[in-house]
Amino acid sequence: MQEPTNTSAWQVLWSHYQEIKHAHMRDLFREDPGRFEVFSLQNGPVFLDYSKNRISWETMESLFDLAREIKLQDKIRSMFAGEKINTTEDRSVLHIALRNRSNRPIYVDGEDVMPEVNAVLEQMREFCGKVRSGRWKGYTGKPVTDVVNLGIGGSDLGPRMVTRALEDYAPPDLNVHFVSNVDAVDISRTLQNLSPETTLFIVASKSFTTQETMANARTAKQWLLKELGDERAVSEHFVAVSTNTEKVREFGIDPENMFRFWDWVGGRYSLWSAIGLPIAVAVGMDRFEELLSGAHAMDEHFRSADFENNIPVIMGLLSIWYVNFFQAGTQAILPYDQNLQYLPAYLQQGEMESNGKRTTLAGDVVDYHTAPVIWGEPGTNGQHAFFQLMHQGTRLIPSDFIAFVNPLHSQQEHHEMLLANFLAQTEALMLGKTEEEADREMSENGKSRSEISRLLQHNVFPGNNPSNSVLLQKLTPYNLGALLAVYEHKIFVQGAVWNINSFDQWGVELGKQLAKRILPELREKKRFEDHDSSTSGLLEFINTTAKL
Ligand code: G6Q
Repeated sequence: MQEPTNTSAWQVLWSHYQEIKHAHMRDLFREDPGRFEVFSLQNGPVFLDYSKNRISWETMESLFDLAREIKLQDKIRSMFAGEKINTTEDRSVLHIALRNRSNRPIYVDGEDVMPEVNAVLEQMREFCGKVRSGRWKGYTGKPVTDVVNLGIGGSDLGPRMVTRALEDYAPPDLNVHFVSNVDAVDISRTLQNLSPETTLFIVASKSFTTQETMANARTAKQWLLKELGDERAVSEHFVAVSTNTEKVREFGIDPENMFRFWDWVGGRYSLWSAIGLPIAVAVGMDRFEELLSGAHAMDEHFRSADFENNIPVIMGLLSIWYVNFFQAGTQAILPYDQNLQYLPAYLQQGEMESNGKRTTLAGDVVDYHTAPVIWGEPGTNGQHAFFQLMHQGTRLIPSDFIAFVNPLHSQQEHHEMLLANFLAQTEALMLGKTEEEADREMSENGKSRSEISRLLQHNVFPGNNPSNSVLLQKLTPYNLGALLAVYEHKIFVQGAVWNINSFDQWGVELGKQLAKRILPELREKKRFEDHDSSTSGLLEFINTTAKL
């Protein structure tokens, strides 16, 4: 296991970086009219144009050399073969098995996991059929009108994002809601307009011990029982997605209505498992399986294409180029589609929880940067907010622009404006505006010489801001599956280069422990433990002024 900084490709990249760091993409495009053809490719529904990056072919070749030197191909093969690459938890990493539509056997500890995967998909199909057709009846005999997913983190962000993205494929008479926050505002606002008789809860928790989810599940149960008054109602209004049968039973959920998944599915990679149940309820099982098929096709691309023609590999390596050479601290995700509203939040977890690590697989502390801060908003909203900083601020912010050529609606005029903005922004970020151009523009607009000299610098845009453009024809379940798999594998590539474990999350575990320790001090309004003076002071402030 090699640290990237000890490879010869890294040294080559460093000296190459010194040569290319000041090159302007405006000049690179002028010098090479074929740049778009060279730096763009398509696989399945995903078209990637990465020509607006601060690269030459030499850059890419050295990055591919780096991938070869750190043995990326072996690492990919290990994941697909079910090896326990999540070494700190001694687990396989097999979200790819959940969407393995080829059904070829994938083994964990000598056992093929595919029969179990298929059995849960069948169970999901049956359940979704019942709920969507009205055959699933609540305690008073009424069909379900509202499904509420109670989960957090990986048990919320993925299904929430996809359900929202595919809303156009869902029937209008079945509403799917998501409650994640332990702040009671979240569940109260959601439940205030629902009827217990027609509401079905999915308690989605791998561990079934997560504080927030269990608090929301208890509150939901009380709300239900207040109206329906009979414990037996619980089994008709609650189902669970979990790995913990014992806890599910304890809560009062019939294990018949529990959807299993396995410890080799990481929370943030779990939307393809039964954690995707709210998606399947919303859009139907056939479409859920189309989502899986799109992801599976991208898995096949990732594991078999040469690095030079491999979309996730290219995107992962470009991210290394900016994080470790240009020292970019953040990366923006900018979907030009309102349906992808939650994609930035989803990828925030995907990338930052996977690769926000500082310890190598060998247990050493890294001396290079790992995951950047991921952030973003759908276009065009972001343009009226933070794009100012991207155009004229002092930081380098690589960004991914994502759009669909054809909309799901028929408002042509809106879509043309949306795409015009998509194209114009990536062009402007790359080209910028020189002093001469700004000067000419202002004088054409009738500004006096003195005004021009006062305002000139404010109207200059340095440009040279890198972006990827990701285009798909249309937002379909299949295409979305492929797009999400691109990002999952891009994250894999980054983690492989940084030589870290992308599949544990000790930082999340810490948060879970800490809040449990301090809760009794709030409940009983006294201090049981020694804290630093700030924490003690804050605790004291809350305990002496709280009215609840
Ligand atoms: C994801 C993380 C984390 C997890 C949540 C919920 O990779 O592990 O976001 O999904 O903490 O955990 P449970 O599903 O166990 O409730």
